[in-house]
Amino acid sequence: MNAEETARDIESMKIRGAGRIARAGVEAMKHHALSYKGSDLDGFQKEMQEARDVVVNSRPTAISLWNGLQSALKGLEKVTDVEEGKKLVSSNADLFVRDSLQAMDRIGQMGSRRISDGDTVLTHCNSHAAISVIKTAHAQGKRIKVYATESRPWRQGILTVNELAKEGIDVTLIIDGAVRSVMRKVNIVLVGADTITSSGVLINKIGTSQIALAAQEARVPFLVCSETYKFSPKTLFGDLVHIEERDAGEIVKEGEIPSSVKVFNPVFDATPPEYIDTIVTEIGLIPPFAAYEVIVKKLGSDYVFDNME
Ligand code: RI2
Repeated sequence: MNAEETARDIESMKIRGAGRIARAGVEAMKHHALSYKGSDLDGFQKEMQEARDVVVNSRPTAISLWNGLQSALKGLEKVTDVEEGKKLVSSNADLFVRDSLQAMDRIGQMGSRRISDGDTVLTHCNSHAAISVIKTAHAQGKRIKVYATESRPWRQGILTVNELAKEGIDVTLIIDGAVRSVMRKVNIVLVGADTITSSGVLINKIGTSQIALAAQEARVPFLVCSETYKFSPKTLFGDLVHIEERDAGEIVKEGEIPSSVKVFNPVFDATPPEYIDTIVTEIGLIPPFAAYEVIVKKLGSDYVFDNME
C-alpha cells in the first residue's frame, strides 16, 4: 500500500499493534521508493521525507512507527542517485521487518523461561510480543491458563482470545473491571508496549497502569514484552510522549448521552518503572531503569541527537 493508504489504515486502527504499524509503515516507504518515477535525486529525497511525515503522524503515541520509518530512510541523505536510494530504502525496510519478526520470536523464547508449568497468566489488549511468550510457553508443553482483558473501547481482547484458543490454550475473557478480582489467581502479568521512555516509563494500552497497580498489591510479577524499537530516543532529549485521545464515538453511541456530557477517551496510559519487574526484549531481560542504556547502545547517541525533531 502507498503512504496515504497506510496512514489512513493506521489512523483508523484497521492496522493496529505497535509492531504491526511499524512494519506497515516501513513497507509503505519501500512501496513509495520503488514506485518513484523521476530521476531527480533531490525530488526523490523530498518525496520520501513527505511520505514519512504522512505515515508518522497517523498515530502519535507508539514510537515504534517513528523508529521504523527512521530506519527505513537511514542513510538516504548520503546516496548519489535515485537508483541507489531506491535500493537503500528497500533493503532497510526488508531488514526492519525481518529483524522485528525475529525479535518477537526471541522475546517468546526468553520470556517463556519466566513461565512455569501450571502458571496462570494475565494479559491486556492484543500484544503480539506478549502473545509470543504465551504461545512459546504453551509449545514447550507448559500447562498454562490465561486471563485476557476485553480492553475497552476497541475490545482487542477478543482478538487475543481467538488467537490463543486457536492454539488450544486455556483462555478466559474478562472485562477490564475484573482485573483486581482475578489477580489473586494470577502468577504473572504479561503486557506489550507502545513506547518505553528513557526513564523506563511504559506507555501502553489504557488500563495497563491499573493492572500494574493490582499486580503490585498482589505481589504478582508484572513483565513488559517489548522489542527495542519501542524504546524512545526522543524522550532522551526531553520530549514528552503524546497520549492519543480518540473520538467519543468509540465509547458511546449517537444520542446515548446528553450533548452536555463530555467524553474523555485517552487510548494509552503511563506505568512508572517501579511497577515493572522486567522488560523482555530481543537483547535480554532489561530492568526498566536501564532503558537509557538500551536507547543509546541500540540506536547510538549520534542517531538520537541527529534525529531530534
Ligand atoms: P505488539 C497496542 O496498541 C497495545 O497497546 C499493545 O500492547 C501494543 O500496541 C503493542 O502491541 P493499539 O495498536 O507490538 O492496539 O506487542 O492501540 O503487537
